[in-house]
Amino acid sequence: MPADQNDRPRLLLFGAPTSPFVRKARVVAIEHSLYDGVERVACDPFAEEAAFVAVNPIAQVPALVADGQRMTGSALISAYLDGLGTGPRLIPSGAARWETLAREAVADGVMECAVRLRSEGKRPEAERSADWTGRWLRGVARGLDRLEETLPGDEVFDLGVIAAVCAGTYIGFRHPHLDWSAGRPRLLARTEALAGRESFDRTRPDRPL
Ligand SMILES: N[C@@H](CCC(=O)N[C@@H](CS)C(=O)NCC(=O)O)C(=O)O
Repeated sequence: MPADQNDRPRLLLFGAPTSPFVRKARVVAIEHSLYDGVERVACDPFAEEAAFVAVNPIAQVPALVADGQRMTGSALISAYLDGLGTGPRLIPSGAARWETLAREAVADGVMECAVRLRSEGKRPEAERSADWTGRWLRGVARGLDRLEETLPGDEVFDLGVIAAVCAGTYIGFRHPHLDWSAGRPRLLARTEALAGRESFDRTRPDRPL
């Protein structure tokens, strides 16, 4: 696939509008003013359509094709988009890099547990595992506590903060009974403060991809 007129690689994103992993990557693309140039394919990962599986053999969203290079996993895709963009870096260099990526990894883990809880909830009741459900619920709770403890001040806006907000808001969206923000005032305040920012507003789960 050729680069566009601005010499940017042609970007094709497979995603779902409600996915927190996809949202994280979309926020990065919007922050770098790349998103309007991204060709988007809304897809249900469980349908395992051929064109999608040809990009991500694991059949998970997000999946990105950048000038023919297939990329899978929201961490890789977000890092790629951050490197491509010309806006302020969302993954800093130096020691701060590891703090940012460590926060992203915890937030991704929270999303992972929350997405599994949702999938489990869709299975027939008799097939659901109380053991797995308990483990994922504990993962969500401990992960959110870690994000609350380690959230940086408002002067820091990086991929870790983006991921933390995507994780919390996804739980609010899919598992409202978990009351994700109870006892986590810093995470709640940051989420509320970012809600009106273009990148978060455009990627609300009720908006199209
Ligand atoms: N580690 C992956 C996880 C992505 C993921 O789990 N995406 C969900 C949607 S929120 C999905 O595609 N689920 C389908 C499946 O797991 O089969 C990432 O960071 O991108």
